[in-house]
Amino acid sequence: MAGPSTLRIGGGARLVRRQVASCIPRRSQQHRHLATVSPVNPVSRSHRVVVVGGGSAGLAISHQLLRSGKFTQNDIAVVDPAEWHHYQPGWTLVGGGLKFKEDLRRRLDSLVDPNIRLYSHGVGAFAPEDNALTLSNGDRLSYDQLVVAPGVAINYGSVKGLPEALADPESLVSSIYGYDHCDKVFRTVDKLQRGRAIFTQPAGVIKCAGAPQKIMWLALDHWRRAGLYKPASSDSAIQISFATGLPVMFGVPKYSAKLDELRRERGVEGLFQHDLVSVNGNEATFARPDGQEQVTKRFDLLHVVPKMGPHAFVKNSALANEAGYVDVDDGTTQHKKYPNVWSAGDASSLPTSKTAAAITAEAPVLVRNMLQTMEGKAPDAVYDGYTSCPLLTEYGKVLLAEFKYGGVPKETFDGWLGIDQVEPRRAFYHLKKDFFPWVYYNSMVKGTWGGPKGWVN
Ligand code: UQ1
Repeated sequence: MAGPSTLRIGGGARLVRRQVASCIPRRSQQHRHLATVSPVNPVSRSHRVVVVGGGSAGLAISHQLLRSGKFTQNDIAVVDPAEWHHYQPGWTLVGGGLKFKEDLRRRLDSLVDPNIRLYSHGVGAFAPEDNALTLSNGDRLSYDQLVVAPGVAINYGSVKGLPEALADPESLVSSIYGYDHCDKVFRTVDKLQRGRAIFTQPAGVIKCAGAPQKIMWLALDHWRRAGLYKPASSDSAIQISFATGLPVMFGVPKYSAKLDELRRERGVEGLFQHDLVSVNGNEATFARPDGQEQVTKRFDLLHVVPKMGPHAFVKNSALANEAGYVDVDDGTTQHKKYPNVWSAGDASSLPTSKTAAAITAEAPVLVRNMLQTMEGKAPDAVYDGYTSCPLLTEYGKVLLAEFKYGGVPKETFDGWLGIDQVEPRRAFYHLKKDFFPWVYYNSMVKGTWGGPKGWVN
């Protein structure tokens, strides 16, 4: 079985690695700023831990590892070709006209501790049997421990005609699921004076499963305040439909019942098991289950959530399960076949809802278990599937859904305030809009935020 021990040739492997690392400081700087410059001869380097992905999971995990005090300079490496790191939970707020997208991003290199080596390249291929991977420029990195956390890919091409419709500044077709278009959302909402608005959610796994309806609730509230939307009234200038590939409003029964109640009260048409497949001018076409015929609807405004899935370099690797996600144990986050490989966040097979909140609970478990393993001990921390969806139901109110594996509620404020979080509240709105973005950049990416547990490390 491949494992850390295969890397260590006596004490020498560490020594060689340190020498290599100390010989190349200038090249490392080049990598940060000239991501497209490829060396002529592939270079091979070694790190104790390689973390693939500088997103929420990758940064939280690499900094929690560093803060354990068990690593020195360049022991840990992060691999990510991105120039920018985005606070993606904020894109719904951009779509609602509450934030500027430029304020939600930071240069990735500014978020990585100088003691961590950043490789600004993509991954070419994993070679877990050799405890190594190749970068997109051909260089090779070997490791004792590997964390795979590159997130998921947004497949805009999954909806025919969508890339063109999104790129057209005149179209009222938009999506909060991307930096490029999230600010178009509010422009389209603000522009619409009458007609039918359709908000879609695909069948299948997406990140932040509540966001497709959060943006609908904000738009509804915007139109209601402008006198353009009157729930279930024939003289409402705007009509609203929620077209979802799923059979319900939300995957957790407790919250789904409440959200369906809101949908009915607010006169929103529910088009369940309607999975958007194409956009053509002002027409949207939906696939139906069980061999039923496709349905085409006219729209005046369309908010689209494309399908999402694992990156090809993960899906096509030995690390993936059948669905293409990194095949880890639900409790320990350790790979089922390669014990020195770990995964958290959206790219992992952890069967929970993909959110930044989930990462606050996954990261400490992964870090504890990796450190145990490195000391030759058994992993003893267990992730219970905790995740959360602060669901904006209008301007000024959030239903703070929190749950664990099996869709079982696990509510933070039930414990110490006796509050039932199924009720949308103003205090949770301020958590979502003001506190979470702040604590994210001030603590979470630095490895000092434990989500419902508060500050850690
Ligand atoms: C959280 O910690 C977090 O990260 C900063 C979020 O951000 C997106 C969240 O949505 C949630 C719910 C948490 C969990 C923290 C508490 C205090 C419930």
